[in-house]
Amino acid sequence: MSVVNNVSRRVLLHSKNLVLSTRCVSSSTNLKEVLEQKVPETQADVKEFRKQHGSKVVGEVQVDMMYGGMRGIKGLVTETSVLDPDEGIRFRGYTIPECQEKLPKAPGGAEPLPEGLFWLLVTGDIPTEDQVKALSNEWAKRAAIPSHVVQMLNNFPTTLHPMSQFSAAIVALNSESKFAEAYSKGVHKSKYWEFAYEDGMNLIAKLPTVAATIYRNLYREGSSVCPINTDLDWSANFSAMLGYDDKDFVDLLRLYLFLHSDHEGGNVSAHATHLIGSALSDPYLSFAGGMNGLAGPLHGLANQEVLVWISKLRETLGGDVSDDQLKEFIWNTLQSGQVVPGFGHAVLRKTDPRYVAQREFALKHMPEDPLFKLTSQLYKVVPDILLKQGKAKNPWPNVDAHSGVILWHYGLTEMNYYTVMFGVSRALGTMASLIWDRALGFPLERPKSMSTEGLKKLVGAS
Ligand code: AMX
Repeated sequence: MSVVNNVSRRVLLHSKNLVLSTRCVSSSTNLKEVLEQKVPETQADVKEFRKQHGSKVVGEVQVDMMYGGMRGIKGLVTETSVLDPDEGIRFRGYTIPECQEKLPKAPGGAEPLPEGLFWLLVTGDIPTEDQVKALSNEWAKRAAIPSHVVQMLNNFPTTLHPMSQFSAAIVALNSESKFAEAYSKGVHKSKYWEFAYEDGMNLIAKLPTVAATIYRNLYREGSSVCPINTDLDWSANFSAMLGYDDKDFVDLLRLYLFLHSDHEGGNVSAHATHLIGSALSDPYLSFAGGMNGLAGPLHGLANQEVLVWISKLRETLGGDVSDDQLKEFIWNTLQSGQVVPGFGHAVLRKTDPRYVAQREFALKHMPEDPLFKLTSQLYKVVPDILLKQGKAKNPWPNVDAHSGVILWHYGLTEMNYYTVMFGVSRALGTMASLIWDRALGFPLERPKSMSTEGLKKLVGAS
């Protein structure tokens, strides 16, 4: 009975918010104006580059690459970030520590605001504090979600995984798509990027509301999310809607949403979003596809899997674990044909700097936390075992080895939810890229595939 009441109360609240939000959306950020200058400059630059160098060869494709997940094939252009195997990610040329130093922070906060990172990803420039503040405000004003999405979320069974709920809600948000609307009215293709921008901004703004609604439905007995506060930044509003008010947690969320945003173009979630967008599916449909990829255990779901695995480890071995016990548990995992979640990477060949940044946060805020200590012990023990096993090309921890443990420390122990938080962040990179995909007029993506028979003939094997 009370759940029903909560549900209808929430629907009302959201319907009201939607009306409110459409009334007060004004361009308080000048991001679009900045882009209006950058787009023609970059278009001209790319046009000239292609005219001069369009036929140059940039790599070769070996048979093993085709069977091996296309590793190392240079086949995509992504402007927002580049991943070096040994150094890690650079966002528009800036490393994670450089971003942490240069990007604006919230008053009293120590971590960069994800809004600033989005500005950087879209424009290539470090924003001013005022530009970041205006973006926070703009996203707060665009944050309400339509009542049909709230109703749909409220009707899902609690057994439906949070990532499935998240993805379905994003698909349903395409009722709001400015891109789809403009396309159906026959807008000129030179204007596509402007509508991709509007959808990207709205999607990013709305995701915390969607994510928090899922969280409260599943883990807080369907209680309502609090209203958006236009004076707060994106992460602070997300934290408040989730129901967490610890200021260190809010700062953790800023760090988390900054770190998980972008990892160049070939990873499953970014690539899927880009691929679907190339069919001119609107940004909501494109991003939902990316989220379905993020929900895979070898990609974003690894953050859930790490905690599932650590929980099993603690159930089996108890609290205080020796290195030898740990080694045996890890070998058992490998011998039963499973991966050690949170370790390895398709591109990286060193410890992920996103892991390092989270480790530094943990050393500062929770050095005595037992799960953090276990994570540190795993960092010491797992790589040697993976090297001994001799299969993984990279034995070092990735971003997912650390994230859940910190969330757990602050009481967010619902591990099935962790990938949703990753997803909220991943919108920053994928939407920044999608704006440029449309601005640069990237066509329908359609690589050539071959049959084994055809390939054998091609290389003279039959
Ligand atoms: N544990 C056990 N085996 C591993 C391993 C790990 N952590 N990482 C790689 N391997 C194995 C692979 O399964 C593969 O085995 P196979 O030859 O029997 O198929 C072999 O080592 C070679 O793999 P690789 O070339 O080093 O890695 P990849 O590029 O094929 O895959 C990744 C990369 C991330 C899928 C893999 O390292 C893995 O499964 N890691 C665990 C899951 C994980 O943490 N995923 C999150 C990655 C980051 C992210 O996207 N969020």
